[in-house]
Amino acid sequence: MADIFVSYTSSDRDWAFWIGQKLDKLGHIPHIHEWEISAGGDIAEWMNVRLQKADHVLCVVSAAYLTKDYSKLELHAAQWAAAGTRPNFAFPVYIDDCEAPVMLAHLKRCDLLGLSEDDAVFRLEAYLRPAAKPSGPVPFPGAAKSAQAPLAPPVPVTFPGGAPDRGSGTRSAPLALRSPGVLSRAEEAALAAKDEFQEGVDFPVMVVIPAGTFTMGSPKNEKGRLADEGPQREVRIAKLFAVGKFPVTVEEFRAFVAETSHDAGWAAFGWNGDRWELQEGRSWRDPGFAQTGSDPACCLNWNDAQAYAGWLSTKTGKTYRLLSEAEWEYAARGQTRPGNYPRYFFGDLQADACEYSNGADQTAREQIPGAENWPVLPCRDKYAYTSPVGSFSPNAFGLYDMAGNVWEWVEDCYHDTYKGGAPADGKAWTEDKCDTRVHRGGSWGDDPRSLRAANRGRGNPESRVGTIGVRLARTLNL
Ligand SMILES: [Ca+2]
Repeated sequence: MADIFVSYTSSDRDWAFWIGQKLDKLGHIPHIHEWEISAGGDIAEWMNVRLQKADHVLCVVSAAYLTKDYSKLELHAAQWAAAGTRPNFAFPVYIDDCEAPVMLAHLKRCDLLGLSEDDAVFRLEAYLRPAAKPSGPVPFPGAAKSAQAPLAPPVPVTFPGGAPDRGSGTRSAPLALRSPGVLSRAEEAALAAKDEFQEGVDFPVMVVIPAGTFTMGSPKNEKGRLADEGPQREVRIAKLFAVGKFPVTVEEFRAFVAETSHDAGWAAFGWNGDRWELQEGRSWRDPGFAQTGSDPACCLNWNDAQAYAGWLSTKTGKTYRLLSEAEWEYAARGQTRPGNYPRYFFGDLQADACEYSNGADQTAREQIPGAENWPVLPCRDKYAYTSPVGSFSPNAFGLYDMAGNVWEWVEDCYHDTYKGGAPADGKAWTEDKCDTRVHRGGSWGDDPRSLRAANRGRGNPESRVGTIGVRLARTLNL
């Protein structure tokens, strides 16, 4: 049983009441403001109290809902209430075919559009099942029950979806995202480029990347180019594979640490207002700036990234791993044919960067102590430090944050040129022993040239830095 705050707009009241009634029948406690406070009551106070106490927020999402300012307020409040402490807090339930808003895009979704009432109940129940499992201590069942039992809805509520159109043969639209669960062999074999899947409630959402051939590295005349970005060569990615839609988030990493007690260290490099220095007490839990649970986990070293991938592989029986450096650049560019590409995945203009990435920008210069002299973008992305994943526009493959936010570790050892052995088939270039590993993509704290798709970062695999995190790949068996 869970306390579930239901967020909705008044024009979707029928849906909210119907969902509330089903939640009640499923043994949950729905909190619907029209059931609990009378006209003229203090809705802000009610919302504040309920959000603080709720186990989950269920958002009844529709095109109308997304136009309401107070919906955004409730979403923000939910996000802050959940920040870092309540994973799997929000459940978006879509009642029309509106696009997922940025704040909900990274969450698994439940679509009720076009379903019969029985199917809608079934889907809602399956979707909420994890919520039925208490995450905290379980109180003694003999304790007196709270007197605040929910009011029943004032009248019997009929299913607002109406009778499904059985004649059309298109009863329900395909889900954009399957319910979390390990893919069966048949489901995996049926995957196509751009499909998304998630193999566990707290696991990363993965996007299927098409096969193709691309030109890796930068041309010698690229503005901002560094010497280690060549020589350019063609790399063939022969098979579909899957890549994290976002970098691994704080919530996702927290689930891993909670289960494994993995030691991700207690010292990391941070900006002290004058220079980057190793700081005691810094880790993914506290990188030295505020983060929500949806921000990318940072201060992870290469070994932490490997441990997390290994854990996901064990949990699912599938192969989760770091991307190779070639796979990373292919995924970032979003190009499937060789050619001359723009320097950023979104084009050549630095001024466009703030629509697609969280880099060192005007916000950073204004808000980060000592950043007045940083080289920054000529635009404002509104984030000084990390941003919740998916806050910016995606690339052509449907991947978010492929430039900026945090650097992402890849598998490869660092070589200062692609001459002399860089694989042309997308495999990682490694040796038995290497002291320096590659990370890609630039970050909130980096020179704008670091956001270029060909740019390469490198570091000691033991180092933890407030600008470095990870994104994973999953090998597909097709
Ligand atoms: Ca920024």
